[in-house]
Amino acid sequence: MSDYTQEKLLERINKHLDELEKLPKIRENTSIMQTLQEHGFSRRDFMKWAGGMAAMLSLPSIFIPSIARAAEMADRMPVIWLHMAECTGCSESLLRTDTPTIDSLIFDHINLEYHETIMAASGWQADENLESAIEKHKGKYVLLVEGGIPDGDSAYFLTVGAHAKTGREIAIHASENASAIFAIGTCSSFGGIQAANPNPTNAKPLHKITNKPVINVPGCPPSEKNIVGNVLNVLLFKTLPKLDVYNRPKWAYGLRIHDLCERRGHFDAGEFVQEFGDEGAKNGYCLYKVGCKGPYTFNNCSRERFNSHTSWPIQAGHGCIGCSEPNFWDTMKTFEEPLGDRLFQSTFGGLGADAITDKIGIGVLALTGIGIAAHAVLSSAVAKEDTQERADS
Ligand code: FSX
Ligand code: SF4
Ligand code: F3S
Repeated sequence: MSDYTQEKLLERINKHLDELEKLPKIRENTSIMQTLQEHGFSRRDFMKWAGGMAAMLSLPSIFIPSIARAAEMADRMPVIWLHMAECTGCSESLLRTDTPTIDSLIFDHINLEYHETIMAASGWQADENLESAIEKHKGKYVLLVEGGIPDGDSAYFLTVGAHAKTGREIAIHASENASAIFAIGTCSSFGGIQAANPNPTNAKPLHKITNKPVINVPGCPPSEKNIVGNVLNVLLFKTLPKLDVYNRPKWAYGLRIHDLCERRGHFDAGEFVQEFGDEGAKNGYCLYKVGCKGPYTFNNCSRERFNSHTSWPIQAGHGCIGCSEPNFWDTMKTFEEPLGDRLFQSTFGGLGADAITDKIGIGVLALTGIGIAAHAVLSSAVAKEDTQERADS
């Protein structure tokens, strides 16, 4: 980014934040800094967090003060969060932490007008709250939707609230006047487990239900970083981020899990876990042969991890199951076996190939898949020979 572009961008962000500052705060007597301090975080921790966010959003460090300012003003941005057919894991990913993280506290700080898991209202009152939030913040609220949405004759498999409206009706209605729409989680982005074969409820992703633009934030569940990062992105830029072919923000889903995996050195050296619990597993070897789908999965888990950077699936000892890819329940199975040459048979839709923006053709990625499988076989053979030679000498 040239200095000129940086300055122009900063100017635009600050102008937008100045406008936001004029809007009323939802809670007069508190601030994000106060909340953070009550939970033991210092200003320094907060600025460190803002620095991490800048790096995650690929912004240079001069943007850090604006990121902190945007987070401080998150309580001016109305947010409506809807639940469709799902397990609530996406919300839990953000909210269910033993010790609140800065991300979860910032999420608490936003002007969350409606969220079925954490709001006090129920029944008629809840329906009314949703309606009045949509009406009051027309054109200004950010809509986050979690879950797949039963469609057509099956729409009645999901009804919500005292008026028993279908999830489909509610999602369409709430999308009409939203300023930005995010599909949170793989279910809302691509259909997820509900839409897995044979999809008995005819569940669809949000973008097939509404005709408004939808930004997909997949993962089953997505990390708290990717959820908060997207909210922050709207606060900062007020425009859509750069997206890949599946409408996923490129700052989060631009690289494969395999590209930055901590076990990658073992993959390249042909050192594989052959079965769970073996010596290779104890040594932290690559999990490809026990089914890791990291080479076919676009997400930032290997860089950002979960729970304030504590851990992530591969660090915990299980391969990636490809949970942020379309149709992964069908295309990435069997989870504990490598895909190998099955890539050529029926899984093109599930590869997550960013054919246009990354200039990688799906065919090339499929070949990469074969290359990966072949590498796993050949490099282990070489590693075995090496070991044999060492043993013989
Ligand atoms: Fe669950 Fe969200 Fe998976 Fe789906 O997550 S964690 S089934 S993506 O919609 O609640
Ligand atoms: Fe990591 Fe999986 Fe790639 Fe192995 S195959 S290096 S465990 S992402
Ligand atoms: Fe999902 Fe793989 Fe990350 S399973 S959580 S995309 S490591």
